[in-house]
Amino acid sequence: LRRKLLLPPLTRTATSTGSLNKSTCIRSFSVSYKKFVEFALDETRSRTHLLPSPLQEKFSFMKSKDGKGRLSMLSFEAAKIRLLRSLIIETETMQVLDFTVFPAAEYDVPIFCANFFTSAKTNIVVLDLNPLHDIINQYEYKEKYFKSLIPLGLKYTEFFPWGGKLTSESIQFFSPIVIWTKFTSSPQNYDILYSAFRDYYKVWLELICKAVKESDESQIFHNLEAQHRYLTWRAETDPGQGILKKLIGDKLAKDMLRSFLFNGVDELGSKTFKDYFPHNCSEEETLNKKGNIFGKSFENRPWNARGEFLGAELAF
Ligand code: BLA
Repeated sequence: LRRKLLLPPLTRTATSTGSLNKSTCIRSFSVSYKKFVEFALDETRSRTHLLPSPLQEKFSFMKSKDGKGRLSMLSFEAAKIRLLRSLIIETETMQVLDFTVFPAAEYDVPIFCANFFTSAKTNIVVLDLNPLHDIINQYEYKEKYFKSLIPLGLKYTEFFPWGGKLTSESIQFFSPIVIWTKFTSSPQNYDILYSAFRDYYKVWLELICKAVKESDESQIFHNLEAQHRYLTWRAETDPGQGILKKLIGDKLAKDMLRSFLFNGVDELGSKTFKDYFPHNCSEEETLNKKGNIFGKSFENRPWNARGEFLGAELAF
């Protein structure tokens, strides 16, 4: 397995999941997502000039209400990048990485998305180049960005089986190479995840570096609206919001979601969640506790090895 992924042999000793680090009182897991973010920042800096985002001043570090958890935030922008931001949460019982990079509106490049939730026993992982435009019904957009990436997706789907049912609308925001998986905690699994993260980030950087600036105003508006729709989806349905509220309280959690994680949701457009996602909205006005109103579907990976969508037609 390691040879197939061209990973170096395991040399370091895995830290045990149960030990407590005295100085911080944070349980040491066999994974820390800091190196993932460091890799992405180094790699980005090797290709472009990163500027600190104005958000950095307000969002940098927070302790959880009980004083035992830490939330670390970073944010940058660059010529072709509207916002690159990361949130790492470390508590006694979990490690979370929420790392997303939003291209500037002049580019229709996918949104880089890494969402990893780790507890002692399990990991919930989404790693993807989230398509900005509909790839299920729009053949051209899919060809433009994903045709050449299908082999990369296949390389990892072998190791990371489909994570099971998800909020059915989420599938529109995922690409044919999405890694949506759940796995038990082990140093080997984290090594493969790190390898996948590096591969996916490198190909995303390649896409953004090669992307040509759009000058057509209507196309730029189309990109902007697609990004606003994406932000609206994520700010409203983020499965992490319950945890965030518990850690830092309702008010700060909402601010974190709308001003930091999904920055732009209140500025880039004026359409509401209901405008973008009218289906099934009639019965229930608000999201239920589990954060999904549309029910769950897609028990199995809905793309075949050629990257063709296998589900029923979706209205985008
Ligand atoms: C679960 N996170 C999930 C699930 C998905 C995602 C698909 C499965 C359950 C579901 O579909 O509701 C992630 N969904 C995404 C992403 C997109 C999407 C990335 O539509 C992009 C378009 N997750 C976080 C943070 C935390 C977190 C910050 O981003 C914690 C602070 C936790 N995610 C988390 C937890 C679950 C989860 C605890 C399981 C909870 C559940 O199934 O309801």
